[in-house]
Amino acid sequence: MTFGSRRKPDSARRYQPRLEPLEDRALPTTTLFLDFGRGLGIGNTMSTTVAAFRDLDGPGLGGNGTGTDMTGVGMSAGDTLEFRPLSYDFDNNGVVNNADIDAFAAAVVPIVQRALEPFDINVVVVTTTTAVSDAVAVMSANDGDPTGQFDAYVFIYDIRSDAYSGGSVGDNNGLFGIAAADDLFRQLGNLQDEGVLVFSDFSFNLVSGTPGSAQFNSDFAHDIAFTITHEAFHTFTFIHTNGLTASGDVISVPPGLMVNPHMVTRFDLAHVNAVAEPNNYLLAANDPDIGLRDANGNGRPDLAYVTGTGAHDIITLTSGAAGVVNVQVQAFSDAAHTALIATESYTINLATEADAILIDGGINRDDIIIDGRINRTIRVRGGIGLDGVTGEGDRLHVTGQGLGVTYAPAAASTGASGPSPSRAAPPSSFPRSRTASSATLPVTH
Ligand SMILES: [Ca+2]
Ligand SMILES: [Ca+2]
Ligand SMILES: [Ca+2]
Ligand SMILES: [Ca+2]
Repeated sequence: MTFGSRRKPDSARRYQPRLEPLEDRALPTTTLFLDFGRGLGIGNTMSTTVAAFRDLDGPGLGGNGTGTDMTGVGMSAGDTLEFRPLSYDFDNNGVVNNADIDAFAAAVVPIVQRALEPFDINVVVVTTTTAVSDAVAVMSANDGDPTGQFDAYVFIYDIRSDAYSGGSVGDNNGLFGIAAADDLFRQLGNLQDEGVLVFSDFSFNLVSGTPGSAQFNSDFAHDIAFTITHEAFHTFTFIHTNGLTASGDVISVPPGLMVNPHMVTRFDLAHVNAVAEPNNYLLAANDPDIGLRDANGNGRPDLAYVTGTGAHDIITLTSGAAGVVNVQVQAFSDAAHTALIATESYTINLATEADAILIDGGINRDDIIIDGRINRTIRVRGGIGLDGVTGEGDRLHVTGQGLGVTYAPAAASTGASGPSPSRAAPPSSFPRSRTASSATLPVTH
């Protein structure tokens, strides 16, 4: 570790009111601000220190900092953090420029939005930031809004430090990303704006294949999208989940790159630390600052959300009395659906809870059985396994009113195997970082 040129914490600038274009816009909800470095531009750098970033928007309600505390992974308060947009020819045209930042963002954003679709969380790409402290004004623009005001500002950068002689912070710590932890540690709800670091160079270096190819960019974008949502959800208080049923869950820790879509699981999951609400969907839906999206303002959520788990599920929707849908989710450890792990049931009142219904089967082999008498538009997504198998054998069955239709969207297979139920605990006593240390996770290169 070297201790060369240091920059003083920019505390003097931190609390200055700034006039940003975003302040003129209504942002009537909890927002994920995604900063890929477009305001800064390719080839440029913005700097802060570990101490200054920890208190990005002040020390936090619990004093744990409103930005990531990198001293928690062994850095020193005075170490520099040098942010630069990832220098990668994402659009593969032979030139690395700002269009590559835009192409990178355009690939990542839909994956994040897909996972957050049921929730009242906006995803906004920030293109104005030229200093780390600019994030404060961006996050403050919606302060006081009763429909959601506490945001996550995600820095997606190649971050270097004098602590590593100018080397990569992500690579030197084996980190995909790491979140501010004040709301996480307090476990009282999403009560303040917080900052997040996503180390784009670390994920980039793990992706195999040909840079610029569609597969490479897909794998890279999916891992970055997962890390963004994962770390942001830590700032919304979410604690790591584990076990087979948590495979593909937003707050689980995959064994390496996450190259497939993820979801906010509506099923009680095992958590690394004790939690009051083990159902991640309900935790987000019931948080007063987050809640469910009602874009058309008709007083009921746009989507009633049903998910399977990361295991092999049978998801059954039947039409009950008075417009109530009965949902049963059975999670099995095997693709043949013989070894039951757990069952959950709930109802959806169509009159008050659903403009439409969205079903995510999630990872592994799912049978989704829908009663054709349910009078709502229903969208079904089977899900893709962690190992990249696209045809994992999901099947859709439509029943009722004489119907008996089964739809298999891909060739039958035994389904992808999820991670083993027992997974190594994260290195810190209370999880907030997505790590890939050689001791716990297979880092191939
Ligand atoms: Ca390019
Ligand atoms: Ca805010
Ligand atoms: Ca928060
Ligand atoms: Ca599936």
